[in-house]
Amino acid sequence: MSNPRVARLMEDLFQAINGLVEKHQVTHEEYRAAVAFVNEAAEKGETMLLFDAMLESDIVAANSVESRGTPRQVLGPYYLEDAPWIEDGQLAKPEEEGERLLLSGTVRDVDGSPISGAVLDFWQADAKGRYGAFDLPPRTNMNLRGRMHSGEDGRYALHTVVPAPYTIPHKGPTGRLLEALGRHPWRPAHLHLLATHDGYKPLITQIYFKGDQYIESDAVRAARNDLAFDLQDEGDHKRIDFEVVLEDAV
Ligand code: MBD
Ligand code: FE
Repeated sequence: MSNPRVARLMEDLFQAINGLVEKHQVTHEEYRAAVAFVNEAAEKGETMLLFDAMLESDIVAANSVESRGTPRQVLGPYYLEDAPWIEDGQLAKPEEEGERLLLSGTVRDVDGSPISGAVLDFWQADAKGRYGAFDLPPRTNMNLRGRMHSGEDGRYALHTVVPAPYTIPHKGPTGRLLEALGRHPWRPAHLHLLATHDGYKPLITQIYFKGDQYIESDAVRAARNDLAFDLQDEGDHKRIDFEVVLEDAV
């Protein structure tokens, strides 16, 4: 079955590649190296990492030009469906290492009305920069991943730990490419959030921390200052107020 959308996009993609090949007189050797590179990325399980690191932030930017909601961010390669539902907003187990963080706020529509019953799906690295299932085996490790609902008044409160900056795996092909581009493999510390509710556009975003040294040089070019928050000192824990604004579905 022919697919006009695919045909039109691929035509333009080939045209762009042809332009690049001519402009830079790409050699046959370089061509074969590129194919071998993609093949190696696939063999080492880095396809998602490679594409998300190189391209996803441009896709997100192109799709959020007129957004009135919370700024959108890349999903990244570490989201897992079916994270556990968490009780009382407790994302971090009592024995989880790291500084305690209370992330709370209200889910609202673009006119400011609270939205109750929104699903808030959080995932993050731990205080050593490790993601459950990817850096911490086994594949079913759901550490620091969890879902909750916003309350009657749209409010939510997440009890977790402050994540550390994250080095994306840099010993494989993605790391080699970053190095060739003169880019380091670090992402600023961040929490991921996917917020959904019937009648609203799904929101994929991330929360960063003010003063993080990697905000301006994020390896995946996603971090933005308007999503970087002060870790307010509350004695035995830190606190961030984070409003979640969902746009109406079209
Ligand atoms: C990450 O943790 C991440 O969030 C993204 C977007 C890419 C690589 C690693
Ligand atoms: Fe991440």
